Amino acid sequence: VSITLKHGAHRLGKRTDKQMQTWRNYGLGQFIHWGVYAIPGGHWEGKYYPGAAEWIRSWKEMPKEAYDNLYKQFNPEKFNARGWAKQAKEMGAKYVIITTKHHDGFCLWPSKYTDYTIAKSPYKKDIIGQLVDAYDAEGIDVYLYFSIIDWNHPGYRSSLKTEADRKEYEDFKTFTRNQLVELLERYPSTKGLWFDGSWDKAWIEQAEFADELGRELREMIPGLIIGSRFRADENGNRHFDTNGDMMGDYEQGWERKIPETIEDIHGNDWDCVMTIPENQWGYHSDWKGHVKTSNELIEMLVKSVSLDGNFVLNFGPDGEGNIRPEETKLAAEIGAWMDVNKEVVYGCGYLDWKKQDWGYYTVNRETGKKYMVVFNMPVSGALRVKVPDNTRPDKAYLLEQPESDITIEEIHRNEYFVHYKPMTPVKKPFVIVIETTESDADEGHYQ
Ligand code: H79
Repeated sequence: VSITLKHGAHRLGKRTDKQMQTWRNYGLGQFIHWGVYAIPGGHWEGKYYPGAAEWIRSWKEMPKEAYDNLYKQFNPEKFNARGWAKQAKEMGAKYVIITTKHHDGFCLWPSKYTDYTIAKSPYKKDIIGQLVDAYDAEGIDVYLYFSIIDWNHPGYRSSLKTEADRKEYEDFKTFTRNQLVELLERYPSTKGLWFDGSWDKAWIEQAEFADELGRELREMIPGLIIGSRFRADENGNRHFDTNGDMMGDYEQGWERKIPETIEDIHGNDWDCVMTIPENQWGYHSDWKGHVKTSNELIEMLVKSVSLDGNFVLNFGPDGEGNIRPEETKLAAEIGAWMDVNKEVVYGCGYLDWKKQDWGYYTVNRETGKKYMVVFNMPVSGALRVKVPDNTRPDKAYLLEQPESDITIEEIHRNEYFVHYKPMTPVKKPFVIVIETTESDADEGHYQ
């Protein structure tokens, strides 16, 4: 039974329009976290900050005043928007999400509603504008990240405890609305907004305001895409409303984690945003702990696509505007893999065949072409495939080598071995294309 909500989900099921189909078919995206936090890079006065670099202002070891004056030093002379966009293109990214303003409130565009912007830094020039132009020129769709948390605005509160708080927060709401309208007016090629920080108690209470604001923004750019991390319903439920229906165009709850099974995604569109180290978004000069390899990242990408999602890999450039060498190397390795295998990612999604231990299936949504992306090669050389009723796999070949002959052996009803013995040790995930014949008649030769 559903209850009537004024500010719950405004649509059940997936969006079917062209813009959303484009979003769904991206497969791979790039996230960019850049701001004045890139200057300290996770250190203050020689001390190492163990948290996420973009959070250093909240660290007791760093005076707020010191942080709030960093912008006076922000002069990233190495910044080359076209170089970043070219690298993203070579990696295979189809969209980019850029931090216009993180929780610290520093704006990478010259906002007319605050002085805490790039215009007041020694660098002066509009960074968002340069990035939008550069990525647009590479044919990579631009999405703007915007934090609802703003530690710099005098009216900002994380929760509203007094009447005075409420009054101040009204100013902050107006400011937030003005900045968002300003961004869409300045950068009309924007395809969507990626909101963050909307878990604040103060924001959760603004269901009506946020709903209205979302409507206004969507009117400015028809087809604008906004995920589920923007607004709460009137009962304070986030992502999913009181009836359990998702609010927004895709589920935005997969931060540094990936769903395990198709049941986890409840039939919704979704994206996974992922860091290269365990938890660093902005530039941290000293990555500690495990740093993901390109093989791990490619597996996350393929797993996301196999479960009908997009995978968005984060980059945190340094205070001078350089993309760090570790990120450049990973981007190149992912790009080299994508060069050969991109057709298993773009335009692909979930195939309703039982998941097997060797890797992931993906299927092209338009052509129905089916792929086995192999990450764990069985020592037997026999890759198990279980198919639905009335589906017979009758041909398999390597994507890289279409003339390769891979035999298929029927072992049970609806169950086959795809026999493949690689001649050289497998060092990269590889792809087998599998062709099937569907028939209505149940052949029934197994009792
Ligand atoms: O922008 C990235 C993160 O900075 C942001 N979302 C991604 C995309 C984010 N903000 N908050 N969180 C993620 C989760 C909150 C983590 C916290 Fe903490 C735990 C805040 C305080 C305790 C991490 C650890 C930051 C400070 C200590």
